[in-house]
Amino acid sequence: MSMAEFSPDLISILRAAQHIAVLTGAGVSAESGIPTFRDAQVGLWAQYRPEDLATPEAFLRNPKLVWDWYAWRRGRVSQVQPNAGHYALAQMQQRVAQFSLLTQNVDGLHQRAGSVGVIELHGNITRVKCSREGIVIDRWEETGETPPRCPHCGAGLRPDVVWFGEMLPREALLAANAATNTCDVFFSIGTSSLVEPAASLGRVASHRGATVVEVNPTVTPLTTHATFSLQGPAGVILPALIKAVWPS
Ligand code: BJW
Repeated sequence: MSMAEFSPDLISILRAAQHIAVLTGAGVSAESGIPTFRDAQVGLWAQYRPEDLATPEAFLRNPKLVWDWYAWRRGRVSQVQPNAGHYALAQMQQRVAQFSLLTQNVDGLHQRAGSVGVIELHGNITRVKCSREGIVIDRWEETGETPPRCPHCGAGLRPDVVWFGEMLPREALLAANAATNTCDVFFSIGTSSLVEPAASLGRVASHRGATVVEVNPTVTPLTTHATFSLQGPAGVILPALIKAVWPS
């Protein structure tokens, strides 16, 4: 992708931007080898839909199954590296006065690429919390039970992520709303824009007159609200865009 393929209007808007807010989804990690949420699962997990495992009901019904799925995914995350899209966003942060990175991803790859102050809307797969008290647990005794037990109250441990039907972390949601309501440019990158409340952020930014830029190989419900739709993989588009906007 070359500079000539980006609209000159987009380039000048980004050069003048004072506050850029970016929302990312699973697509930004796809080129690192992490399947997106709505990709078909493979191997042991091929018979399950992620939507049926990422729920409090699934954990109540079969805590071992859900724990094992997250343990398997945690293993994958530890084996992959951030890609060119993650690094481009870390670079973008260096170029603008104010930058807010809101992610629905639980894989920590933005932080590993050097992004700071990342707002995690759906938690982080590397952390574990008590399923009863909700407190983050760093150490527990391995007794052979799956899931392991909370050292304080004996309830089962679970990943510190946000499942369907659960509230997003209050501070993260407040920060995401504040960024959406004050940015002059809003990027929506690698998300299907289907899961609320994150899906609404791009529309809110658009209604208040921010420039909305979507980066995704396919169309989504946000595409018609976007000022610029850049269709392609984030790991290709974002580095090229950074080079076009801030060449030195
Ligand atoms: C590329 C690419 C490349 C591929 N480059 N792009 C209002 C109306 C209706 C329902 C609701 C509503 N408000 C709330 C709800 C209920 C529910 C919801 O939204 N349901 C919808 C499905 C309808 N929301 C909730 O329950 C939320 N809680 C909440 O709102 O509490 C209050 C409340 C509850 C109930 C009712 C009302 C209010 C919580 C949502 C939690 C989501 N959790 C998960 C799991 C996290 C842990 C885990 O990872 O296991 O988060 S679900 C899953 O979806 C995960 C993701 O973060 C999230 C978003 O998915 P994402 O990132 O968009 O991934 P994909 O796979 O969908 O899309 C990938 C995209 O990448 C595609 O577009 C590709 O084209 C693209 N792509 N390669 C760029 N190289």
